[in-house]
Amino acid sequence: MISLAKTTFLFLITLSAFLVISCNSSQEAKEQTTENEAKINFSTPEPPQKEPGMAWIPGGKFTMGTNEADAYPAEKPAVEVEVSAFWMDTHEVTNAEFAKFVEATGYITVAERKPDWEELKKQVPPGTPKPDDSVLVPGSMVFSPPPSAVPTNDITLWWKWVNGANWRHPDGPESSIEGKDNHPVVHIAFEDAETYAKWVGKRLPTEFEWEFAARGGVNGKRFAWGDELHPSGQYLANTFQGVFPHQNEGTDGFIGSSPVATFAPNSFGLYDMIGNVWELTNDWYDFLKLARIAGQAPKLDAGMNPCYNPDNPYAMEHVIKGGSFLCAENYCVNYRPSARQGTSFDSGTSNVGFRLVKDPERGVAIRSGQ
Ligand SMILES: [Ca+2]
Ligand SMILES: [Ca+2]
Repeated sequence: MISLAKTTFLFLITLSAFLVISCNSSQEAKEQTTENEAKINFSTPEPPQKEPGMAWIPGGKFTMGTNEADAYPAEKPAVEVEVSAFWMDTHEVTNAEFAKFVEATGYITVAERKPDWEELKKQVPPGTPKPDDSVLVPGSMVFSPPPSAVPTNDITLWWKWVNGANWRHPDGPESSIEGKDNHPVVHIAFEDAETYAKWVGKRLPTEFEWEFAARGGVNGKRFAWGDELHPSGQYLANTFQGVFPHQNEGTDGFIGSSPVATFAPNSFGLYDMIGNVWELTNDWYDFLKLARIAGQAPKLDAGMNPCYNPDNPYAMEHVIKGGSFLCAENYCVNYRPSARQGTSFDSGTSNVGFRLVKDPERGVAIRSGQ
């Protein structure tokens, strides 16, 4: 699928490029149990010294990805992966937390800076003309739902490049985060998340770590909490009810982001691993990553570009996980631990945020198998 990228939208404005995406699914949620369903054997007990605001993720071998017939190709096949133990933020980084960082450092996010043509042109086909300077202004991508039903194969019908949109003004220059201190910060590019992480002494998770944590200690479940999207009619994550993109019914209580930790945590004590906002990981997005691990795709040699997305071949993307408040049953269906997408490294959107992890003190973490 074509992911959201600054270049995509800036060039749409000037070049009238036409995009079709394949992230369109009307598959019915399958009520099935997948492979290797079993409790995961954890590798490392929790240290006595706690980390405030973080949960202990005990590490171990687990089944990453899925073999479910209706899953997207990038989630397949299911493979066994091992992660070491780590600490993880119990919730997505909030506006209040990010504001403290900006206040202390004066940091200016990527969305607040004028786009640099010298960098942008590396992510578009060679020979692409420079957009007009009137287009190259600070901004970001904002979900802008159409008033009525539209075909779901063209993301430009609901994603708009908005000048002046950034973390302080998530829906555009007239909007604000007033009253949203406890909502996840959005319009965060990879550089923003990484700089914040260094400031707080943490790091972004790998996608393996993120999925291990989201699964909550059990292999082979379709959702983070089991095999049903709404067990006993309960809403366990902030997703999209209704018909995407125009009919957002908000039956779960929210049509946009929700305050972090509104919905129940998983068994590790982590909130909103599914839904609310997508979460950045440290890994480059390789469409074939799981297939490569399984030996079903060419291996990447040393020095080869680790980023491969056939639908966005010039962009360098990072993996995002967990889906967002825009994931609906008729579109995307990415509110599952195995779901993975790429997002351009120099772009944020109104539904992507992040949370961080931290390695245990030396001598406490023991890699499984050692
Ligand atoms: Ca919702
Ligand atoms: Ca999330």
